[in-house]
Amino acid sequence: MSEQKLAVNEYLKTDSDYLRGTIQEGLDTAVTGAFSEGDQQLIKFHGFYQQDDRDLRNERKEQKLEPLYSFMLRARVAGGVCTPQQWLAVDEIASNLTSSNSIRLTTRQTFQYHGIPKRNLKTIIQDLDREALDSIAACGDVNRNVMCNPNPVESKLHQQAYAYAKQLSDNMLPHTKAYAEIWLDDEKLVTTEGEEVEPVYGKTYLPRKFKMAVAVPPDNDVDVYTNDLGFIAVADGDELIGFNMVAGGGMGSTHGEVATFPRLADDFGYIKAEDTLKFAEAVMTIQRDWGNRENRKLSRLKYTIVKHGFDKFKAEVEARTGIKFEPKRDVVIGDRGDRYGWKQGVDDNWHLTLFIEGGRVKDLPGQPLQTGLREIAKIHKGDFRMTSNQNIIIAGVAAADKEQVESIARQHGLLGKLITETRGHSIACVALPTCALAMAEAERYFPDFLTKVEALQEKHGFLDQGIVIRMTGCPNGCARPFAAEIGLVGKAPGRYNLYLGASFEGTRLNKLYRENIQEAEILAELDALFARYVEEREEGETFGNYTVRSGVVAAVNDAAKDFHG
Ligand code: SRM
Ligand code: SF4
Repeated sequence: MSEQKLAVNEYLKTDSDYLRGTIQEGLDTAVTGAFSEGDQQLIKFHGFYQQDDRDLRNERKEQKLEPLYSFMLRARVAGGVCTPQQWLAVDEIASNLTSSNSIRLTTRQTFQYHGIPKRNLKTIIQDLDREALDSIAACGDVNRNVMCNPNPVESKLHQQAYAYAKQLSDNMLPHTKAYAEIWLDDEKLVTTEGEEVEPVYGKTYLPRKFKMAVAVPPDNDVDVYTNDLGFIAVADGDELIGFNMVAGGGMGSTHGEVATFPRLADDFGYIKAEDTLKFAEAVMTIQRDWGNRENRKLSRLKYTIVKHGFDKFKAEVEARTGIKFEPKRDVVIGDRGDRYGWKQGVDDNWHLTLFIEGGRVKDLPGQPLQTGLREIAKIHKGDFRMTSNQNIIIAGVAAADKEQVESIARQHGLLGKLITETRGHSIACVALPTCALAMAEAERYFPDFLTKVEALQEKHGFLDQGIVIRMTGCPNGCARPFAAEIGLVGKAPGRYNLYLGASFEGTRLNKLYRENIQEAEILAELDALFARYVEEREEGETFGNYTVRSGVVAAVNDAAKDFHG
């Protein structure tokens, strides 16, 4: 039998001395703003990506200059919770050490910086470290930032769910000291032959990225079914007793390659809360052992489960944990949106959810958002919670401080604009100019596009109703577009594939409806569909459900067969 060739990244990992590679040498080299090709893969495990400004690419080429390299750094913040003091540090770094002068809240509840010159990377990591923040394993073939429902209103349940998210995050961290050595100047650790540096991951880490989320029903803001591994909290009163475990979700795919597809996770069953880490480790190590290491396009957990079959995979999880799944418990999977404005928690504290368009915290003309959050951080005594919809919650505000927080938010344009239900439920990925993989605009174009969709909703008399609309610049799916009632996925500049038919709650994928179309055609399609919808919808029927029931698109029940079929 001929042996399949491993993917290049597998050799890079094996030969990297546990993720050190030649990053230190690359850092010391001033002749280029870049790292070597191999190190460009390894730095991801340290939380950052090499990028160049795509708006300037051609101009630089004409001038025979190397691309304007800079770095995107992503922090790892389990459950998206940080203190006001940490926020002030995050803000100061954005202002002083990045050319984008902004903080980008991500779809996985953390923040990114764009436009970091190589020479500032170390300073930034050290500044973050002083505030107990880091970017270890924020990217790379490891377990990424663990999401958790950030709703502080039912504070006891949230606190318990958050504790599990934090534990999952901490337990699945790589053990290598490479990050501390290179960025924090820790003493170089001499690795002895045969030493078990990475007891769980081993030398080759995982075949691909791995993502986990903890949902607290009925909220599904973390889009739990789109994750490799998800835990849906089951509560007895306000006590968290266990989880319904789901596994095998993911969004990434490649246009035109039917072997690749987005997928929602399968329901495995109920597990007791105290067994959570055991189950997480079992799923992750099966993926480590069984995942595809030859073709990175087919290496996520979803493909492993499809390849081996659900029953075999489940039996292996039970064998590795020594515990059988119980039948899944009844829970309601509800809204994926955030609860904007002030909400009072069971502990009588107040929580203010602010809508941040495109997750971009920046001082804009007439809307100094970054300054506003900084001013709030200076007086706030609770915490900040980043949401998976790229928003932020000022959580734990005492009644006596509410007026002051609100006044700062209003003065800086963080409050006061009417956010429609649709806009409040919709997200776009970063895309151009920083994302190397973008085929079309997303973050920069989406707000104007939504205004046009809102006008159509108004025309058809249902602007008060939310539709989950998501846009990405390519089919990697960073804004989870295949789980949107209306998904727009970039194909080429100004051109998108239009997907329809996902459920409002994120429990069914959408399906391709029109390919490679421009704005005018997209809006014309939506205009016609909205007209049919208001005419033909059943009582309470959501737009996504309508498009499936009425046969506009077929339902995707088994992604491996139905998504392209
Ligand atoms: Fe993503 C790659 C941005 C969430 C699926 N993602 C990228 C890169 C790093 C491009 C690259 O590889 O060069 C993007 C950097 C753009 C930039 O300039 O900042 C990027 N992804 C993002 C963020 C910032 C989008 C946002 O607008 O917030 C999100 C950061 C999350 C975080 O904090 O960790 C982000 N990415 C996601 C999600 C959504 C999620 O996880 O809930 C997905 C779909 C779910 C999934 O993983 O299947 C996602 N990103 C991908 C993929 C496709 C993976 C695959 O299985 O095929 C890639 C490409 C890759 O890995 O090869 C990718
Ligand atoms: Fe970039 Fe594509 Fe992800 Fe958007 S979906 S950030 S374009 S990789």
